[in-house]
This record gives sequence, structure tokens and C-alpha cells, in this order.
Amino acid sequence: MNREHRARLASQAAQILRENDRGAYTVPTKGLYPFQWNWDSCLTALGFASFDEDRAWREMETLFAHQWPDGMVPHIVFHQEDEGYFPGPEVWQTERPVPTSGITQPPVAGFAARRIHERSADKAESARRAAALVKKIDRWHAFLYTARDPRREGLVAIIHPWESGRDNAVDWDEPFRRVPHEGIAPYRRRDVEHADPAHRPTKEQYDRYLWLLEHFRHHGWDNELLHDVSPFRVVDPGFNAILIRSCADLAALAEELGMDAIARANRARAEKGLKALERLWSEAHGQYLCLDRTTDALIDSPSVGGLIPLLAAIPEVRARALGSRIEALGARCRFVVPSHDPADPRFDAKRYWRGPAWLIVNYLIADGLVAAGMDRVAEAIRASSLELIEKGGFAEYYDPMTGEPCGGNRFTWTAAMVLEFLN
Ligand code: 9YW
Repeated sequence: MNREHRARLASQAAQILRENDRGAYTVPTKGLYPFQWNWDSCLTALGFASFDEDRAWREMETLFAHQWPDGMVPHIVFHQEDEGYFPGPEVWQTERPVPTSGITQPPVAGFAARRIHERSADKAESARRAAALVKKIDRWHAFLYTARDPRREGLVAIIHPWESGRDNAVDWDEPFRRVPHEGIAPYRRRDVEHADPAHRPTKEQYDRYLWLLEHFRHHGWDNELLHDVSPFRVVDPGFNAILIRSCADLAALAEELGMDAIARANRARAEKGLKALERLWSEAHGQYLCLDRTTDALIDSPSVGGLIPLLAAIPEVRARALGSRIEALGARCRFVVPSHDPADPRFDAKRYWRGPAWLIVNYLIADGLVAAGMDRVAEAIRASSLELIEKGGFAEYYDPMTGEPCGGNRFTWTAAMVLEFLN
């Protein structure tokens, strides 16, 4: 790709960020997702940082302005009313000053904040804004390692599939059998009005998403209770690896800013998490797997969640094995990285997180591969990602077999990742 060509792609990507900019936060895409989403925002901030540092910090500051008193950072902030999304604030009823959802999302904030600060041109201003965020991110990490790890194992559980960011991954099929799907209030889905229903989670899955939501609401969104009362408690290697990396990055950033206690606490969290992650390794699959905390058994589902640990400082032998695994997946599809192994009969090329490739995941994995010295595999992911954009535009996600763009279009975090890949 020549210089001119790269410049054109970068300007198209920046244009999408501007289009979806609502002033102090961005929406993932018009129509389908009209509010602020947690990990979308942090990854989008990275995209903004390449052309507007102030706006990058503001994106994260807005998200953290809605942190809960217990330290949780919600997965959606409902800044304004919009009928186009379900479940909206009237369903969550979390009673926050500005309505939010009641669950969280993968904690990429520590990772993003360090990266934005590292690249900042105005170091003094960046240090000031970073320091305020560091305290809040630290409280979020502390929340996760208490509320979601009550036995202090070093691994946090998610209590709802939406918390993983990978809504309908095959990973949740088995633990979902224990979640009832009857007796919930009648509802009308909106996602299927914006996107092809054949590409979305099923009705039965939605019923269970809603059952969990109503169950948590019934418990007053009290995070001291929710982990133990949830029939769904899963340790996701992707979520944990992102948290471990964010702890390590937050430690480095805090150290640079002279915030020593925060640096120490987060370094210790990362070290403990890395050791505990070993429990999720599957020799048979050559990758990490989810662990069902209600049964203490690994879940037999070779998904991309088990490749995301490349982002954390896992042992070299594990990183090498994951590199080979990605190469093997690459031989099974035209575009990498599929969110589920195409060799598994449950793979579904267009159904959201059950097969399609996502640029944000590609970015996180490629970052880890470079750190582990596997530049060739990382480069293949980067090339595949940019080819998907060229062929199909800035879609929410892509069919890894054909490259067909799926879901919402002119998607914010996809555009942000393109800016990152071009950086
Ligand atoms: C939902 C916004 C979100 C992402 C999630 C993705 C999807 C649907 O869209 O969630 O209703 O929240 O699975 O990772 O943050 O882009």
C-alpha cells in the first residue's frame, strides 16, 4: 500500500470518528448503537489520539465520569434518550444520575491510557489528564478483583455474556443451559430491525440475556451479591488477559507519574493474574479456554477469547503455541482472525461472535504477537484487516471466509483500529 493510499484510508477513518462524535463521547454506529459503550470508547480514544489528543482524553474522561461508587465502570452510558436500542434505561433501572447499564465490559482503559500518554505531544497536559484517570482505572481494577474474584484466585468472572464483549460466543452455550429463559417480561428487540436477524444472537439467547438482567435488577444491582447469585459465572481468558495487560500498563503509567502505591498494587495484580491464567490452558486445543466457575471445568470451545491472552505477558511457550494456532486458523479461512475455529461444527461465518472476524480483536492480538517477537504472524493479521476494509468498508465485523462486511456500517472502533494499523 503506497503513502497516498494509506493517507486516503486514514482520512476516511478519521471522518467516521467525526461523524459518530457526539461532542464528549462517540456512538459505535448510528441507529444500531446510539449510546456510549465502554470498551468501544477506550479503543476509539486510541484512534482519536492520532489526530486530536484532547478529544482522545475526553472520550475516556466522559466514560469514567459515570463510574459507579463501588468502582464498576458500566458497559453502556445512556447519555440521551433513544428508542432505537433495547434494553434501554427503563429496563436496567440502575438509578444512576445519568442512566447506565448495570454490568461492565472488557477493561481496556489501562492499556489505552498508557498508549495515549506515551504518544502524546504535550506531555505535561497529558500527565495531568492521565493522573486523574489512573486513580479511577485503579478503582475499577480493584472492583474487578474483589467483586468478581471473591475467593481471590487471581481470575475474575463475568456474570453476563455482554460483559465479555463477545455476546453470543459459542463459549456461553454450555453455561447458558443453567440460565432460565422463562418468566421474563415481554419485550421487543430492536437490533434485528437494524441488522440481519440471521447474523444476530437468537431469541433464546436474548431471553437469557434478559433473564440475567432482571435477576440482577431484582438484587438491586448490589455488586456484593451479584457474583454469587448469578447462575452464569464464567472466567473468560480474553477478559482476564485484557485486565492483566491493563494492570501492567497502569502500573507503568502510574510509576511514570509518581503514583507509587497504585503502581505497586497493579503490578501485583498483573503478576497474580498471569500465574492464575495457566489454569485456563488446554494442551488439547493449544490455546486457552473459558472456565465455568459454577462447575470448575474448562469449557470445550475453541474461540478467539482463548487467543487474546497474547496481549498479556504470558510464557513464551504459550505465545508460540498461540502463534501457531493463528497460522492454522489462517489456513482454514481467507481472512483472519475468525472468532471461532472453522474446524468446529459450531462455527457460523456470519453470526456475530460465532465465527466472524473483528478488527478490534485483530488489533489486540497483533499487538501481543509483536511483543512476543512474532512479527510475521502479526503482519499477516494487519494485512488481512486492511484488505477487509478495502473490500468491504468500515463494517462492524466480517465473514472470515468471504470478507463480506456484516452488522452496522461506518463503525467507530473499526475506523479507530484502522488508524492504529496505519500508525
Ligand atoms: C450490545 C457496541 C457493542 C460492543 C460489543 C458487541 C455489541 C451489543 O456491540 O454488543 O447490545 O451491547 O458485542 O462488544 O461493545 O459496539
